[in-house]
Amino acid sequence: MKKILFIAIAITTLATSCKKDTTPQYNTSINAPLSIEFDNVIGSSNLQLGTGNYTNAANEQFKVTMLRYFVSNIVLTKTDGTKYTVPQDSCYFLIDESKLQTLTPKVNVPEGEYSKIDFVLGVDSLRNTKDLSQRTGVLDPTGNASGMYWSWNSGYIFFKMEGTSSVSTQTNNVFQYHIGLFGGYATPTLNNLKKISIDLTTRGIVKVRTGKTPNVHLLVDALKMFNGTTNISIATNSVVMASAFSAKVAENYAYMFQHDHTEN
Ligand SMILES: [Cu+2]
Repeated sequence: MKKILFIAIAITTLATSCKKDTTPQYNTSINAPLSIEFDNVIGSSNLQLGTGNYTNAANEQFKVTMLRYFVSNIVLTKTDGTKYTVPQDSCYFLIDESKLQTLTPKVNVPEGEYSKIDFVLGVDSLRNTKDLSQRTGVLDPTGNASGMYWSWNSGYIFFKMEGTSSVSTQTNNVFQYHIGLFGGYATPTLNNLKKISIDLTTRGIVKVRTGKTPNVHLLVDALKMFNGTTNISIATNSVVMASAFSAKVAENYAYMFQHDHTEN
């Protein structure tokens, strides 16, 4: 009897000491950093500016020399359903494949577990029409945003992809997709702003707590700009800017973003 009791105690002690406490403690009144990685790819290949050779659904071969897009207005949803909106003033990012430091923007959010990230691909209409003093940093049209801004009525270029293809109708075989338009101010325009929603439940929720910088790793497949509801042909549309057709390009690229994994 004594032996059995001893074994029972031993097993209980063992079971208790093996139970690891993996649930972090969160202090929701403290903000901690979180990064979102925009890992730009072309289909299953890494995007290599200037050198990689790729093929679109129209069976056209091409190279990419530039890929830039604005990400803004990030909203995170906790596993309990509550939402946190990142303060708008600090929530404009210009992702530029040629600048490594722009590919993993950081935001500060209350500690906790988040299962969804929403953001705007582009620059919202309100900010587009704000005074220049409120469009600084990556939004400065004569600074960081140079080449990413048209005019007061047409606003920011949300997405810019350029490259070369032998089927292009342009000088030096270039193609240019400069997509923007927020709806217009003085004169109405198209609205190509896209709301992107990323569900993290399948591939890993993000656990934000002080002392760590968890990273949400997204794969951004720029090939989706060509291949989608409308297959974009470089031969037919070597240059797309502020035309009606830009809506087709924007409809396609809204599907670029996919959650791959989270590093907690
Ligand atoms: Cu990763």
